[in-house]
Amino acid sequence: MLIRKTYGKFIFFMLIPILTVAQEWHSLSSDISANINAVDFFSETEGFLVGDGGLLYSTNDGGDTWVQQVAGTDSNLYGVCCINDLLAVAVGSNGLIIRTVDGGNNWMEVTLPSALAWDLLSVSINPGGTGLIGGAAQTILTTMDHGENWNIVQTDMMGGSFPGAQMVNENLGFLYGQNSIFAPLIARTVNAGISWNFVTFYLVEGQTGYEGKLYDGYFFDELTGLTAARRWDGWGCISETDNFTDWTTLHFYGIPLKAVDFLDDSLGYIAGDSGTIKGTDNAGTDWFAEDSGVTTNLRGLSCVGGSRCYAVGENGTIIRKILTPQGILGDVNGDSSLDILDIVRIVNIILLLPPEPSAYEIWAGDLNLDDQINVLDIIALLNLILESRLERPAAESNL
Ligand SMILES: [Ca+2]
Ligand SMILES: [Ca+2]
Repeated sequence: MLIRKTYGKFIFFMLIPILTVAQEWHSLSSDISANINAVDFFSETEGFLVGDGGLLYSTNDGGDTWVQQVAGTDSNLYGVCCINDLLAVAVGSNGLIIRTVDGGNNWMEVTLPSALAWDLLSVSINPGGTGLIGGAAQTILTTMDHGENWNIVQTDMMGGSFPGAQMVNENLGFLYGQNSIFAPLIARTVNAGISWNFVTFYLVEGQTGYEGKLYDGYFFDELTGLTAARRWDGWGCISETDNFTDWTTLHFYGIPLKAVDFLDDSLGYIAGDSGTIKGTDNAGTDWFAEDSGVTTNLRGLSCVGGSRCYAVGENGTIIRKILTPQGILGDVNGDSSLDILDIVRIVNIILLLPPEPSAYEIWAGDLNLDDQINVLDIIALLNLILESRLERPAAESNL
């Protein structure tokens, strides 16, 4: 019995390096050499990125290939938001807003009610059509119609800016930035931009409150969220709140943090300068270092579909992480047991019968880990089912 248990543990540890390797960040190749400022995906495979000099690219294969779009501008683009498979909006220098209604084949400039000279830095639009743009001089724009028309809420403030925007749902939205006296500033709307609450705070470490700028943030609901910042002395930090008003700054790093996104209510990432990526699996309470594989400054991050994150940055940097789904290998239908239903689903996937398999199904169905689903996986699953029927000890049946 002792020998059997030891053997089981040995195999368990053997598997760890394989899973770790599958969860690394990997550089994606493209012909882009300019600085990339933002990225947004609306499905696991389809997304856009924007950057300096009118840089605008799309992908429909999860970032393996990037295709240049005709942005119709040489101005810097700082933010992009994919609303669905047809609609996307990008924002940039001197009040520039461009929009596509055909999945990126054509981009048209959007005319504002009155001309803006300030740079627009961030955009987030809900699938329902409500959205926000944040810009220099604390500019706030809102839309109710998927970005076709924009209302100027405020602009021309003395200094400050909103480099980060987030629509949490159709009504709840946030802008992240800095106020006129160099302190972190957050704007919140709970009614799709009709009215706004503002909160400002200092980045307190020990007895010292530092000025600084929020580059991005992520709220889970009206009250609970966190921000990624650059302190005035160049340090980066993460601040958290559970009531919107009171903020605690707990995590300090030697580099500025520029972008944050979450895959779900617990798993998220923050990207920053010098290729820095931090990850959390408990909604931001603890952060661990990730190996991004790059040293360039990262500026944008997009997590999508529960299993993929993309980060972009200076000099054409694009990196991707594909996470191994949580679950039981072979449990394709996700009901926590291995049986004939899982075999039926694998057969359907092999026969290309609809619906198209999800990322989880593709992971759970590839039992022999060779990146394809075929009859070998059915044999492996049959063996697993037979083994479990023989009531072997748990350590061995997991093999
Ligand atoms: Ca099952
Ligand atoms: Ca396989």
